[in-house]
Amino acid sequence: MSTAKRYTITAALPYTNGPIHIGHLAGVYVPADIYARYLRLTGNDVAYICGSDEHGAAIPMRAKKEGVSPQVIIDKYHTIIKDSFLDFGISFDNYSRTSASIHHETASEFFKKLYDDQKFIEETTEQLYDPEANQFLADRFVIGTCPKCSHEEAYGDQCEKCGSSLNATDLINPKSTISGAKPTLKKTKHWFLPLDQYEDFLKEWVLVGHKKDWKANVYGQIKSWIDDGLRPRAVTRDLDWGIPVPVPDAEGKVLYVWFDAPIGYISSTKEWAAREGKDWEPYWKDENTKLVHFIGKDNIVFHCIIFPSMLKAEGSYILPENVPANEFLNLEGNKLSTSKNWAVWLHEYLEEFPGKQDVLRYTLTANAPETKDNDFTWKDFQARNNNELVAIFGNFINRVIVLTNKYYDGIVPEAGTLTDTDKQTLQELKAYPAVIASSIERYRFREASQELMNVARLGNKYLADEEPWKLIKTDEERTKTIMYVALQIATVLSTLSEPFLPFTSEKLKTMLNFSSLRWNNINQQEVFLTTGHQIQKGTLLFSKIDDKEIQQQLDKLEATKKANEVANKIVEPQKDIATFEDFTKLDIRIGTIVEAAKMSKAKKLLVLKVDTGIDVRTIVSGIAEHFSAEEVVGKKVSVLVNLAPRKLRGVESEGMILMTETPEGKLVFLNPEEQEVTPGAVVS
Ligand code: B3M
Ligand code: ZN
Repeated sequence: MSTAKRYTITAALPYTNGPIHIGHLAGVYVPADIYARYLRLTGNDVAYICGSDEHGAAIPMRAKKEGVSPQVIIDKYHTIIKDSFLDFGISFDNYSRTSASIHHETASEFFKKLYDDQKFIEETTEQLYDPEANQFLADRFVIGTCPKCSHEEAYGDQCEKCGSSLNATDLINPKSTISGAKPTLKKTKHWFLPLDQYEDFLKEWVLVGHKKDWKANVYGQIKSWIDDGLRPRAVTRDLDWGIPVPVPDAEGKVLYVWFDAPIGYISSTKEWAAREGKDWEPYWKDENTKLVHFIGKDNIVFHCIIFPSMLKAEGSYILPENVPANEFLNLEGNKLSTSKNWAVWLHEYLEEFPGKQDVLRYTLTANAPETKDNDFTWKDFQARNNNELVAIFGNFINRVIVLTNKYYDGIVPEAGTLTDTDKQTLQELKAYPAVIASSIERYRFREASQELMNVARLGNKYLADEEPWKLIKTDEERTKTIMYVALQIATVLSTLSEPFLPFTSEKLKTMLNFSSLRWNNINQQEVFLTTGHQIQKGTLLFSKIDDKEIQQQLDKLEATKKANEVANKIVEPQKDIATFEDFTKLDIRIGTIVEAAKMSKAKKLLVLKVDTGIDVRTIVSGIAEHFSAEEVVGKKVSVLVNLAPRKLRGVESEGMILMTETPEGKLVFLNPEEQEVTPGAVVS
């Protein structure tokens, strides 16, 4: 376990263009909160810092959509976000916002310092310009094809598919997201941070220095960017929403949102320190401070390449000790999406499941997307609650509290001679603080949460094996010892659960009428709750969640799906006219898939044998990511049979299976519902 240290823990500043959902929570705020709470409990000096990210293109775009000013948007979402974090028990030491004057000052000074020290390249280049909206296009204002992975909806700053960081002019076939217009090029002056000059520093610092201790997903991404070669990156924008560029000849220009946002961590720390009467500087400038950034995987480049280069250029700041970025959480099999309303919104959850903050905290931790993307399902949420929190944790505590009150009027009984089982149980118990600490310190919060549940399991098993409720009739003295041991487990659990289940921990401490256990001392202490101590009456820590409540949530998602389908009826534009002759050239038949196999070394391709009625032929189809070979055999499908044969990976394909797509992007066959239709039937 660590000795006392100073920690600056940051959690990504949420954009105020929408509320917080479970993806944000699982990826960033819950793990960061566990970490911060644990460090405070173990006696460290912690500043857990966050705030709203209120600049950038997302805000004015949302404002436009809702027909209000950007200020209305940021005020609305800043309030919703801040309040919901508070209700959810996220224990920020400070939650600021980047529209605050302290932030404008801090970010401007930072820019000014780099400018004065000649750390920027000032350059006039041709940038994308929307001739209809009379506006330069960068970042979210422009989409196009990613030059790296060919994803067709990459943004001007980043491709969300492959994670590459981009410049708007890198996009192939760019399109304005404001007007849909094809951008022209127009000259404009900007300031660039020459990232290429920081390559050696970054290599030394991350690739050599943190090879062992950073998560593989984070390290891998950084390495691939550096291997690709870094280029100068513009840190200013032609926009009217943001922090004005604080140097001469910069009319109409603001700081790039990703330049100002991470400085928001610093301004939020300053705001906190001023309020608390502390000095902010050691939290950012003392080499002994451990700076840790909690973020989602789409923010890695900004926190591991750009911001560290900015800090390095400034010269007086420390660098992050670790950036434990998480992967993404999906919801019921589909990607979370603010714009598609595909989410479990925190403020709605808090209303719909009052008093159940810890259930969501626990579910998101136990199933956190730490090393790969994960799926949140309401069924899993229910199971975690009913089978773990209620049946294990809650059950154990309930038995201890109820029996102690029933047998001893709530007074901790005296222990007789401890049996080997008692001793062993207490020994095991005392090992847990170090086990859980080690998982947390290695950012393995899932593992840590399971170890916590194991403490409750230990207690449950002990009671189930010893059966004090039976023994009370025959051996009162032994029963006292058993209850004494069980009370020790409950007491330790009240402290160890605090980082994960803060509301539960609080309730448990109230029931035990005791709160002064120190995490670090547990393994050295013999007794936690002493004989004669009076505990309180119990209340249930958790209650079952029934199928009806889960069904309501599933129905809500179903309704969202339906609404999206309607909204997405804006379909692709009609193609050029086909003459009747053109049409009759196409020979579309009903076929049956009679065999299917995966094409080796091709992720997307299935090799099908299709009975077209005319013959049984080979068709190679790009559906392998949507269907397994087994499930398509026997399916009736529509086939374009006279498409000129072509070779795919060396296999000749003689036709095409007709498909369509659901709004969620799932492929479906165009298949005749009429079961009497036989292969060879003509579609006309
Ligand atoms: N506002 C959050 C996001 O990408 C972004 C983080 C800023 S952290 C300095 O969703
Ligand atoms: Zn890409």
